[in-house]
Amino acid sequence: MKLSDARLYGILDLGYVAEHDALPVADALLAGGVDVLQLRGKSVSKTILRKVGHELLPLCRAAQVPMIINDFAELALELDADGLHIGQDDGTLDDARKLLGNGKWIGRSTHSLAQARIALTEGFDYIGFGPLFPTPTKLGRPGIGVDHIAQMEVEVGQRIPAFCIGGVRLENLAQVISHGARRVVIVSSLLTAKNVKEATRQAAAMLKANHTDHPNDR
Ligand code: 3NM
Repeated sequence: MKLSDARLYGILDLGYVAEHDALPVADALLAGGVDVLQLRGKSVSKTILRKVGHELLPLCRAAQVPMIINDFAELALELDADGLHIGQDDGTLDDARKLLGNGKWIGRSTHSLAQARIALTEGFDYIGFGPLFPTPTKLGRPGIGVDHIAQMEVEVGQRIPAFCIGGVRLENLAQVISHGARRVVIVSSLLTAKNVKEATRQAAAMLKANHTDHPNDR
């Protein structure tokens, strides 16, 4: 999968999913049609994260879905994962690139149009843009709203994939798309759904129905 083809980015967040449920839930996300899957575990031990990472990798490979590791470059390296996602305070692109080498996707969280522009200039492979709405998954951040999505897409999202994130749910996905989002990350709305696979399928279908290519997409 080319990164520019990705529309729905899922996160297996171990804050929502117990270790023993991690693989069944990952299976459901993959079967439902996530195009990218990130492993995130802010509040679990490194040991658990490593263990789940090793188990998740073959599932992602079988589904031909790239697997991204949140925060921990060493784990991404150890697993030979497809990429690494880092926040604003989690180091530089150069350091991550040196460790992981070319050919891995390195993404940055951005929380404003200005930060999105900077991430593009710095050479990140993709960005997250949000949180659009306040979210329990990332507490303490105000929502940046939907008004800047269209401009961000023009300036940044047509050059590198830009995934809108933060409080995106099945219930507001149409609104987010109508403001110009082409790619989203959805975490809690999928992970807490009664039927994870079906919720994922619905979100993926809505994003694909909206499929718009831009000439500069790569
Ligand atoms: N990063 P949910 S918002 C992990 O804005 C994360 O950088 C964000 O989870 C950012 O879909 C966020 O449950 C949480 O709101 C996304």
